Amino acid sequence: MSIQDSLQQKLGRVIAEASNEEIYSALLKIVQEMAKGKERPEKKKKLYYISAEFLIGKLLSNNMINLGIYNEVRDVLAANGKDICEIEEVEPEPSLGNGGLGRLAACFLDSISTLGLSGDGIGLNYHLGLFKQEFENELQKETPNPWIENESWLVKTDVSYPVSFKGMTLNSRMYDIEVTGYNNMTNKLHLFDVETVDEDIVENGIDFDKEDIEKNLTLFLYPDDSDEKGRLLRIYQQYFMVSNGARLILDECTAKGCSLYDLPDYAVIQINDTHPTMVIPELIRLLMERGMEMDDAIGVVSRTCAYTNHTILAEALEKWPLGYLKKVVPQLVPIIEVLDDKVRRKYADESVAVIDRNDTVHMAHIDIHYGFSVNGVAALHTEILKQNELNNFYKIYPEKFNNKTNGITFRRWLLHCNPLLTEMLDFIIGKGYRSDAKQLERLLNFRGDQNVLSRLQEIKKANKEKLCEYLMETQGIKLNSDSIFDIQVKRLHEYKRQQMNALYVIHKYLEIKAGKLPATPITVIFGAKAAPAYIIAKDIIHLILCLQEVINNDPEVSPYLKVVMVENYNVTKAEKLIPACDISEQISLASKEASGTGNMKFMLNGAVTLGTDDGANVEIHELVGDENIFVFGASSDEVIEHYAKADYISREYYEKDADIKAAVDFITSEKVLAVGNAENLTRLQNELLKKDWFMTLLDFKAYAKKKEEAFKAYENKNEWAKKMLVNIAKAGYFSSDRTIEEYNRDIWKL
Ligand code: B1N
Repeated sequence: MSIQDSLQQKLGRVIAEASNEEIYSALLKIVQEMAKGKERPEKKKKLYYISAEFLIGKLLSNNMINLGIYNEVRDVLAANGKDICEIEEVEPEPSLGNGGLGRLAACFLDSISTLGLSGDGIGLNYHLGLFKQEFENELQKETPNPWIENESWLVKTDVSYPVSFKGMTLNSRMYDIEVTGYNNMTNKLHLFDVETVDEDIVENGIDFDKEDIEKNLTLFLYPDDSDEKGRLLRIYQQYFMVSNGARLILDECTAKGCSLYDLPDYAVIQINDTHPTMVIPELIRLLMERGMEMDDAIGVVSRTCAYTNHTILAEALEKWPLGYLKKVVPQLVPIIEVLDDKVRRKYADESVAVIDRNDTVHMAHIDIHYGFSVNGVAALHTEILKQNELNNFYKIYPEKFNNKTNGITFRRWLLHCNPLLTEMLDFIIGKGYRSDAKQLERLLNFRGDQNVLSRLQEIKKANKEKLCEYLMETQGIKLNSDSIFDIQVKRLHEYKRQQMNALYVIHKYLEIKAGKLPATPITVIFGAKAAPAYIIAKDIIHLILCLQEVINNDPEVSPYLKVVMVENYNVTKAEKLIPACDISEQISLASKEASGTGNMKFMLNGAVTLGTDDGANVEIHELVGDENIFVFGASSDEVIEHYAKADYISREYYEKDADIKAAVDFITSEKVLAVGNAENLTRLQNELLKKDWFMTLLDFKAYAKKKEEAFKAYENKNEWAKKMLVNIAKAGYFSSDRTIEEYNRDIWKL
């Protein structure tokens, strides 16, 4: 049946008369039926990617692209007076992740299916995704972010397990989302839930009773863990996820004839950061329950589990007081004690213990001792793990350590979000790059082709215009599509240094005020959510919103400089912002950003990176060469040395440099205080002057200088278009297809 006919059949009337909502739900059903027909036959060995986050984003258009029906649907709709973009707007975004780590898991699922590998995701069915961000009085306000509707991508299964906590047993329910590969078969994302969750306990923004586990277990993605109740809830969530996952894995494997002693031949479990680490002791417990000796169980599990590390920030490396585990999952405590004991008998080094002298359990240490692989997410990150953070482990197990540089799915981050660029690429280099990303390099042959260079500029301009319209509609902000779009979108964190970009904005404002005008107007765009309990991050948002107010309303300055903080930055907004970007801000303090994946998305869409030699920026730099990237700032070695010597004093930089002083002083100037709060602004200023843990002032001058260079380079339109072209052409390496092929080759061996 044609798309037109099946749509009409589902709608029960002609398309032109149906509402966008009706069309959305008809398409959802059509896609689900098509996906179901593509389920893979069971293979002996299967990957289980277990993760507390899968930031999948909207699914309709991506599924249609992967099923090969997107263009037909778009055209049928258009012929009936309907705009596919408006249908897309109807779908709520499942924001089941915080940022890069969750989005990576979603890109990986796409690539696993696209490559035809047998691999499912295991996670939690949060009813409310990452909070919705609203701006009120130049401050972030958090509200609930529901995404599950009567008709959704979730398919209820008959899989259910009783999961026991201290003094309580909860019955789970598994829901599945089909993951459709590009021109290939489907795998599943299994999301576990409890039926007793009650959304009505949420009040007053995103507050709720953290102790009512039956009602709150899967209510929120990562509830605020700034207090003990929140941290205990997080342990409840983690154990619920892994206990369900472990049982599903054992059931599926035994159904295929696995004896459990040969589990590693049937299953490989990729542990996405330490959030699912309890799967290790839980599997050991379940195997023992099924009659296996403990030592055998430990051996089997250790050959089945592999661990990915995503950060070296100390505060993000999970450590749980043993007392917390005793309160929530006492059944795991004796097992974890044995795991610790075995390590202590073998290694005298206290720093590799599982349970330290303060009775704190180091989750990553369990993964490293009792998994067969440890990987970092970019070359520099893995080197830092080996040589610094995890050096004591590297000395014990050099063979376990390996690097897997992150990647992104080109289906979402090129074909879907940038149809104009996709069309041009299809036309000049053929469609092969869609599943063999390396073919993007063919574009290099067109470096001297004036038509291609002009077309790239036209596409960028068209994407900027579209973004302008969208920001006008959604936030009432008027932007100039002929200005330079300089964009920094990512979670708000001091190490990512949005505050450095804000200081630059101040610096530029002061220059313009003094009569030094930029050759081309500049639009600085931010998008970022701050964790609800992260005070300084919220102060940084406050500063940016105040600058937006001051600068955009200053008629002397706003023709040359505008600032926009996009509200509620999420995957959907990323898809609109990234194709419109000229300068991609990747300015983390060197050594702190494990990889970054936004950097790859921008590059693929023809933005030029302004960044530090950090995370995957290092690899971008190597690929595109010095001519096609703007790199500045202290190196990771220098930064690590500053920390080791504790010799960085921010005030010295403030005192010896007039530009730095003027920018920092401006934070609490009359102009800013007229629109903002003294408390927030003073606190932020003091943080920069008295602490500045992420060395903003250290790199500020180098940053400002490099940024001027980038703006100057932009003036030569043709040379800039060449930089765009090289960035696109070299982005093939960052396809998550490449990343997944490496995981499979080195770790999963499916
Ligand atoms: O993981 C991404 C990387 O590209 C980023 O550089 C890295 O910052 C990010 C605790 C995290 N690391 N750690 C987290 C997320 C949630 C949480 O509760 C830590 N996210 C990253 C993909 O590798």
